[in-house]
Amino acid sequence: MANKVFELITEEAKRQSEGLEMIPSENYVSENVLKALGSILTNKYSEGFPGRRYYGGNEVIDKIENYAADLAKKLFKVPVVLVQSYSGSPANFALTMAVCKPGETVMGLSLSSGGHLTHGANLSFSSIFYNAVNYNVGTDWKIDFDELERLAKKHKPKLIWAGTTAYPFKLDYKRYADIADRVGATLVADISHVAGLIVGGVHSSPVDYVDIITTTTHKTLRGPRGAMIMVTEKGLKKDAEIKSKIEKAIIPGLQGGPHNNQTASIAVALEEASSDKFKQYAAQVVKNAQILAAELGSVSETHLILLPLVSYGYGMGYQAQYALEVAGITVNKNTIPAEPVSPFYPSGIRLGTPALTSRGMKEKEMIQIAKWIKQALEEIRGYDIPAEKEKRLEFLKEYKEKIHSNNNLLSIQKEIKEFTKRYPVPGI
Ligand code: DSN
Repeated sequence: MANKVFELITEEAKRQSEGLEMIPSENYVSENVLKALGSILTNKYSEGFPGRRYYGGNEVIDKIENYAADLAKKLFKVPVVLVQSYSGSPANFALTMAVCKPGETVMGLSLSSGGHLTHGANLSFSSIFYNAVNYNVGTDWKIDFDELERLAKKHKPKLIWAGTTAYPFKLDYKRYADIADRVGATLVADISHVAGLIVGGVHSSPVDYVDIITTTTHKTLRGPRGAMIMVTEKGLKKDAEIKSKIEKAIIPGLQGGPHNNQTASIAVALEEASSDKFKQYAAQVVKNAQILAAELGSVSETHLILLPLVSYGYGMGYQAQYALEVAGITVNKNTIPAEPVSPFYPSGIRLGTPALTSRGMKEKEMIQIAKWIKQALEEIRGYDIPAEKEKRLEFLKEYKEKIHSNNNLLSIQKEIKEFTKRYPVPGI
């Protein structure tokens, strides 16, 4: 560990173990997942698919890719799995290319309602190359299926996304299917956030209702960064050619050689997710989120909490994220439904329990963590974001200078450093 990069990795390892990682899309992978990811498999080019590669020397790589896909087929109960997408956004791009021609209509949950960029948000490929229509959550923060149905009937989308990134409730895939089937749309579940909860049996599976499933592998599933695209029996019945359309969209459509080290690492994570121990982990993630949410005066049915901060002031998401970071708690600022300020200075934070649970933390620890969060949030009162946009950058610069040395936050940080010593981080 002599050079600059390894020094920085050591510095980041310290940050990851001395603080509380509460970004709900993050997790800690096992040593074996890390080992496969850092293996010599990165040396090999393998454009194409098992048995159909462009370059020679892929006999072992074929076995690895088939093994990963077979594990996922068994775990998610689907007949087709493709594991080459580099990450979630390229997987969603490839899938959209496979299902839609440019200009056709895609429908997804709006970003401010907790959707994803690739499901039809402004500035994303999904609205640049396709006609994007967004549905929203209602005043109860739950998906407004009446609006979704109305929009689907009006716009006749080719593809409907059922997926979220900042949504604390379980998804009703049957309700989606009823609407998609009625308008003849291909229904795709993006389960990136809840994949681990699905295989752990604490979130319903979309497999009987949707045509296609996409997922990242690094969130609740606890694998390396990567993604998978899966076709269900229903999807195969709808389009027998869908597998080859998706393959063509991945390569030559979008990507070059697959990251074989990543594929092997995904296989290791899928092996781990097949165990009873993983089921216990997934159940604990949800229990932890529910108790944490209750302590913070919120609700969660999954691994994630969306906490509005309007009672603390105007546009407090950034200030909360920074104050919590000083205290040793990593979360992300997030818009809330019907966001009153802006995506850059939003009115909430998003937090979750997958990474804490990977360290062995349970209900008791969540109660303590909720106390620290509430104490830290007291420090942001009075620091409302200026209504005048041009004053915001300067305001935040001054805010950070003050909060950086706030004694109450620094004393929480000290307590958290002591506390986290009892919960080792896998792989560190
Ligand atoms: N960045 C991911 C998340 O945090 O949910 C979505 O792509």
